Amino acid sequence: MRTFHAFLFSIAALAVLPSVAAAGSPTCVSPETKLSWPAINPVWEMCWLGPHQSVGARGSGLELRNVYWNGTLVLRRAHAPMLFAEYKDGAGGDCYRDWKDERVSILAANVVQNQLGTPPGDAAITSCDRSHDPTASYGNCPYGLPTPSGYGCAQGVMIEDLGDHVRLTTQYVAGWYMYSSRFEFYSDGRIAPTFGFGNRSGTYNNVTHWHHNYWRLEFDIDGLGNNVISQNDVDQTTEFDALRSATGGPGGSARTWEVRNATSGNGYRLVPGVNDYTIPANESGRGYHTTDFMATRANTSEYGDTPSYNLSDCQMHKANLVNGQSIANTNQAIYYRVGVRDATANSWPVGGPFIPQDSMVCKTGGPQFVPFGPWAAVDLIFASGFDALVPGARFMPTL
Ligand SMILES: [Cu+2]
Repeated sequence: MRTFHAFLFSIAALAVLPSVAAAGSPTCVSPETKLSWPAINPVWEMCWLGPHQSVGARGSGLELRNVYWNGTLVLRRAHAPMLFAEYKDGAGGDCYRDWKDERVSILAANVVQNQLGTPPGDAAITSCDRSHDPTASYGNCPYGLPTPSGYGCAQGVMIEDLGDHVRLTTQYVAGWYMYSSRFEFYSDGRIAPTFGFGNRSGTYNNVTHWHHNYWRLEFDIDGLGNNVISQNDVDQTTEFDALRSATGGPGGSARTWEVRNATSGNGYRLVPGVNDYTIPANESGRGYHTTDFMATRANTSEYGDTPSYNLSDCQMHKANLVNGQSIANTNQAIYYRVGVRDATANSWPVGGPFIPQDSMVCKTGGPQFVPFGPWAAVDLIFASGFDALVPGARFMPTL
């Protein structure tokens, strides 16, 4: 749940904002579109592209480039270039690598459609937002809902000014599924991507299956190409991958990963979201998705594990990305996976007792990126999942 937002903001608002010397701003080249939020004296600026304009093999969903916080470069690129669905049984135990470049309409307020707007309420409603029933499918926008005045079904990127943060939402379709990708940028520097694994038609609703989304983020903090990646604050010099916790699921020691500029000390910490722990890597046992995090060197034009693929290439080829290159004092790309399980009755777990069907309830996941170092107003750390914020604490979510 993200109900902690209001609480976090109230704490953050008390802190003294940092003074920032840099005054950078992205130059966006068509088809990129520039976002400045707020429009006057922007805190966040970036170039955004819709799924159909993104760079990955068969797209990479919502794509953000040259992201600046208070005039300082944070990210060269953020997107989601690898997306999968795998089935427990059914037609030969199918599995698929889904595409991420086919936009599909969102129910959105007119004022936020492909532009920054102040919404009249919930202003970008995805299939995932709608789907809370274990068996019902709501189809395409407006998902069986009445369309409110001032709303419509629109493709692209919806951009909501929500006071203490700006939220970008897009939705794309791949066969039976409608996936939603969101990024939220907070005044205090936090970045929260959320992925929603929604559906379009209800097909294969009767087969237990898993979905996996991998974000890819190229941090270039301060724009100096001198980043260092650490795991639980221990610096790493070679490409590596890891699970979110010792077991990969609930319990065990939680992990965070950090990217910082080695000179300035400005950095971001990836803190897994509470939902992220629900489904450990490789819960299906098929061996296709075995890791949660990868730190890789940012190689030119390498936007995923494979430059091209077909629909049945349903394994994430980790060895193509994590293969011994140095990641010391350079630019890296990090990957972060979240997965969900859509279960049918009398099917999971193997051997029972079976959990009730939940296959059409949309499930979400996503981490938070929390700034630390001189540029952060306070050391924004979550002491217990997302339930509390403890300024000054060093970190560690408890599971
Ligand atoms: Cu599903």
